[in-house]
Amino acid sequence: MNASAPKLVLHYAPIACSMVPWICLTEAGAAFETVRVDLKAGQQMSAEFLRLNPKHRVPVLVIDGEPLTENVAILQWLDRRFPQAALMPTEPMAYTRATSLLAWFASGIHPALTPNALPQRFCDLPDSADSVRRCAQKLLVEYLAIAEQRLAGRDWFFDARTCVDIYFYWCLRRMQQFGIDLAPYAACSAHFARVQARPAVQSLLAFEAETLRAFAH
Ligand SMILES: N[C@@H](CCC(=O)N[C@@H](CS)C(=O)NCC(=O)O)C(=O)O
Repeated sequence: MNASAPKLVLHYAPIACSMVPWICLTEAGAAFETVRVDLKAGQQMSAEFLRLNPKHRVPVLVIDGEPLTENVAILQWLDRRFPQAALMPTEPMAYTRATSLLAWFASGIHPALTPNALPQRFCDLPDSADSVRRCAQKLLVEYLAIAEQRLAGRDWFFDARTCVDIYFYWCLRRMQQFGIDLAPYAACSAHFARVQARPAVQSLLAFEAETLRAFAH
């Protein structure tokens, strides 16, 4: 790994899961540039973007010219590159359990969020969108109950805030945007408010609002 500061460029879309590395980069005090990808306009399918990520998804973190994809990998790279930010727990078993949670968010929760935004990607039968959304929300509510137990009586998933908290914040934010009420989940609601109060998240919200205003269409 380059010991001097690497040049970092985050390809992101407002609201999307690429906001997780945005927050973590900010928590780490890293210098980074951003490139907005307009998902609504289909920019992720452009030849230029597909060269960075043939899976046509944000986030992509370009590190000294080399693209890295997948939130779990990006977050773990950030943890290694910026150890002072303590984005992951250091104790080996806690590190492994944190990886387990990140993998669950990426491969369990996130795939149940996407059908709320893009039901047509999951079923092309006529008038099936509501049914696809209903099935996805059933899963999300089940996952919320699991997370609620895990967070009960705790401020963070581990002893201090980690990237696991940031990633889960994004999951909860998306759930609410899709109409899921967090009120019955006291620990999740409190966790959401706790993460949202962090300066890095407040910066994100301002950055996102500014981006959305600048690119309104
Ligand atoms: N497994 C990927 C998922 C990334 C993902 O699904 N990103 C969405 C935004 S939240 C995206 O770019 N969608 C564009 C598309 O599906 O074409 C990760 O965790 O980084």
